Amino acid sequence: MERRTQKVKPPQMYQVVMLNDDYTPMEFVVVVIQEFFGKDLEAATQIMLKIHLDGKGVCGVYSKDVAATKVDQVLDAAAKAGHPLKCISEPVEF
Ligand code: TYC
Repeated sequence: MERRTQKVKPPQMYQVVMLNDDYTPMEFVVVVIQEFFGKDLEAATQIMLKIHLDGKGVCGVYSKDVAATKVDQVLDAAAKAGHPLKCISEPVEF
């Protein structure tokens, strides 16, 4: 029987990247990161400050579908609160 090396690639993962803006309150961003990305207050605050200083930051890494759902949840919460907060999902490079 033919022997072949089994090549099973792990699924492509997606990072949810939140973008800085000049209008969304810091407190709102911290609450969103806690609520949708399961971070505690300390971790959420660190991520928010990184976004504020660097322009963007990774909130979590998920399968493609879950990442897309997180983006929808954040954009929906931001729109409902009247804030311009934006986030995107992108393939993780490794
Ligand atoms: N830059 C915003 C401010 O000074 C805070 C902020 C942080 C906004 C992170 C968006 O993804 C963001 N109020």
